Amino acid sequence: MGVIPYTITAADKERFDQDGYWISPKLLDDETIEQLRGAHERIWKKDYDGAGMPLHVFKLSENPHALRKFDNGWWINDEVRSVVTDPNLGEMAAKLLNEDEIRLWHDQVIYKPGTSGQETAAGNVGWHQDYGYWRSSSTTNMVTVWIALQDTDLNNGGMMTILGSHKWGAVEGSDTFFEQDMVKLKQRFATRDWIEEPCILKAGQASFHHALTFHGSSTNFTDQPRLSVVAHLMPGDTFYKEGRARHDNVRLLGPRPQFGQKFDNEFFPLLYSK
Ligand SMILES: O=C(O)CCC(=O)C(=O)O
Repeated sequence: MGVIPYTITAADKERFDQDGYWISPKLLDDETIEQLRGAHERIWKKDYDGAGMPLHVFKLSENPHALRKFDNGWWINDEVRSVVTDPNLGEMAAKLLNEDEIRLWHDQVIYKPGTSGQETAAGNVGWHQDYGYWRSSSTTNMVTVWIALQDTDLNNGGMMTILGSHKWGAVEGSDTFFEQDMVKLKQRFATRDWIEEPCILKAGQASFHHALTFHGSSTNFTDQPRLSVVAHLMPGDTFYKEGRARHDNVRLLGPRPQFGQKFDNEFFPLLYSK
C-alpha cells in the first residue's frame, strides 16, 4: 500500500509550469488500486474506520447518475489516508510547486456513476478553479493530485483541463464545481485562448493540476462508475488569509482563528519536508 516513488524531471516541471498540469507515471500498483476501490465501496456503505465522523458527504441529487463526493476521506478510511498523506506524493508536489514543505489541505473521494450511454449532465463537474474555493488560503501555489482507479478518458467522464489557464490569476466567480452547464460556463470563462486538454490516465496514474487551472468533466457514458481519490496539497507555511473567504478548513483552526494563523495543526498533516 502506498505511492510508488518518482523523481520529477526538469521536463515534467516545465510541462507543469507551462500548461498548469502534468500527468504522472503509474503511482499505484495493482494491489493498492484494488484496495482503494474496496475503500470506495466501504465509504459509500458508511463502513468507516475509527470512531470519527465524516465532515460531509455530497450527493448532488437523488438522480442515480449524480456525482458523489466525500471530503476528508482520510478521517474515516485507512487506505485513503495512507495514499493522500504519502511522503512520495508530497515530494512530487514540492518539486512541481518549488516548495520545501507540503501539507494536506484536504482530500476528496469521487464517484461518477456510469450512464450506459444515456445523455445527462447529472455527473458533470462544471469548469472551475480550485482556488475559487480556497481564497482563505494565503497562496495560490497549491496543487490537486487526481488519482485514477481505472483507465480514464472522456468516454468515462474523465477530467479536462484548460491549457495554461493557471496564468490567468484568480478569476472572479470561478467556484463553479457544482454548476453543470458546461456550455454556459465556457461562455463565461473563455475570454482568452480556451484549449481543452483531456486528462487520459491509466489506472494508478495521477494528474497534478495547479490550483488556478480551470478544469471540469462531463458524462461517464460507460456502464461502470468512474472512481478516483484526490489529494489537495499546499505549501507547509500556508496561512489563513485576511478577507474571511468561507472554507470549512478555517473551522479546523479552532473557535477563534486569527488571520495569519498557519494551517499546520493535525488536521493538515505534513507529507514532506526537504
Ligand atoms: O472528478 C472530477 O471530474 C473533477 C474533480 C475536481 O474538480 C478536482 O479534483 O479538483
